[in-house]
Amino acid sequence: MKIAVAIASENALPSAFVVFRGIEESIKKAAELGYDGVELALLDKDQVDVNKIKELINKYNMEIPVISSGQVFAGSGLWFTSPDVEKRKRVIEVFKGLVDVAVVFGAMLNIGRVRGFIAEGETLEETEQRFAEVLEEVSDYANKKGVKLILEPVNRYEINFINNCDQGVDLINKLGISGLGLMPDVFHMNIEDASIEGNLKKYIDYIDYVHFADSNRLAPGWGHLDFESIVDALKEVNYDGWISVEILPEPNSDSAAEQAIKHLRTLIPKNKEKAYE
Ligand code: LER
Ligand code: MN
Repeated sequence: MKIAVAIASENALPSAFVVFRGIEESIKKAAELGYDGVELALLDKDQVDVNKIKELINKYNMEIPVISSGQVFAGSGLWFTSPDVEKRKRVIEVFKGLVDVAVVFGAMLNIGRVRGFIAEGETLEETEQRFAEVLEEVSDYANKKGVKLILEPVNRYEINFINNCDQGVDLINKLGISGLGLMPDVFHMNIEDASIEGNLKKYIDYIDYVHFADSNRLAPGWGHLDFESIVDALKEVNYDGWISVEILPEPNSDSAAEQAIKHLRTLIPKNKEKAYE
C-alpha cells in the first residue's frame, strides 16, 4: 500500500478537503514528510500546468494516483444528476478535461459529491437514469484514454444519493459501466456503513482507492477510528492500492499532514527504494 495526501491549488475554496494548498510547495512538502504521492483536487483542467507538475513529481519521486473532483461540485456548482441539461453538458466537458489531465499522470478520476442529488420531486430511478447517461458519456471518453473512474459513497449530510458502499456496489453492478470502480472513504463509512472493516473486505474486488480521515475529519489518530484494525482488514484481503489522506488542515496544514503520515507509517511502512532523499 502507498500513501498520498490531498492537495489543491492556492486559491481552492475552503470546501476542498485538502491539507495543502499551492501545488508546487505541496508536492515538495508531501515528499519531505514521506508521502508516496499527492491526490490533486481540481476545479478544471485549466487550473494546472501539467508539464510543470510532471517535472515536480519526477524531481521529488512522487506519483499522482488520483485527480479528485469535489471542487467541480462545490466550486462550479455542477453535478451529473442536475435537472438542467446545460449544466449536465458542462459537467461532461469539465470531466473530459480532467480525464485529459489524469491521463498524463496515469491517474484515476474520482466521482464524489459531483454525482449530484436526487432532486426534489424526483425518484431514485429518474436520478439513476440521469446519472447513467452522463456517466456513460464520461466513461466512454475515459475508457478510450485508459483512465479509470472511481465512485465514492458520501454521507447523507453532504449528498442524498449513494451514501454507503452497499449502494455504490449495487449501482456499479446495475449500470454495468465498464471500468467503474469503488472508492470508499472511511470518514463516510463511519457514518453510513454497518461495518468499515466488514465492507472493505466484502467489496475488495470493487475497490481501487481509499480515502482516510478520522471520525472528525482530522488526521488519523486524532479521532476515534481504529486505523490499525482498518489497515489490518485491507491487508487481510491483500489490498495493494493507495490510501489517500483527505483531512481538514487543522490545527494547521503542516501538523495535520505530519500527524497523518506518522500515524499511518506505523501501520504501512514506506517502501525504502522509493523514498525521496
Ligand atoms: C467529501 O466529503 C469527500 O469525501 C470527497 O472526497 C467527495 O467529493
Ligand atoms: Mn473523500
